[in-house]
Amino acid sequence: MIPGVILANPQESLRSSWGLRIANCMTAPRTATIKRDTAETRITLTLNLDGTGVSKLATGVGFFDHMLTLLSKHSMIDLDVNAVGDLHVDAHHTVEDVGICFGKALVHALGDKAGIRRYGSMTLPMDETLVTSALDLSGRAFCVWNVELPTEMLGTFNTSLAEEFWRAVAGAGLMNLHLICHHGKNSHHIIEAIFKATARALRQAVEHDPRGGGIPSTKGVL
Ligand SMILES: [Mn+2]
Repeated sequence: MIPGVILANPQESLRSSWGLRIANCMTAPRTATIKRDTAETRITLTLNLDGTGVSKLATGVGFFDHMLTLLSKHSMIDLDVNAVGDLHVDAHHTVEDVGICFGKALVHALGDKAGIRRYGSMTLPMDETLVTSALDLSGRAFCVWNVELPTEMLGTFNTSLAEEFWRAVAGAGLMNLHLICHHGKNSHHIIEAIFKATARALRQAVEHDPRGGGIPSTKGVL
């Protein structure tokens, strides 16, 4: 267990029977708030899976706020992030720890995952760049990062932090996440396409499947 994590989902205690789980997943607010305080970062993150893509972001890292805005907009997940990190060192801890909080919030907001689509994928162009993001909210963590970034820095943002963020999301969010850059030359475009593609894939995966079917696994558990 990561120290300093407080998890809150007001609907959790209601998920006590099969019938309630399904009813709950379809009607209860799918929201979560994560508070995480360490010696390196202090983060409060709130999300709403059934939002409209509205975000309020203050991480102290301009490029990262830009990417989180896109993530919220294209996933339709409302996102409120307040992060105070050790930026005098660099942005590494802040970016990684927001990823951990986002992943954990996803897990808690999803609950038992009854009625969702579970899988999502998007191949997304951005100018000269083409990226695929494919994910499975499987309950198991795995991240494949098949992306080459030609530039080390974008302003003050070290581009390697994009991989750190998504590895943290996949790890804490218990998802299989495959990110592939087919081609692209501009590092800003490549990272932006990764955030947008994964946002679109997430939107699909967390959406309610109107055909129902309970928990989308033959094991009965995700
Ligand atoms: Mn941009």
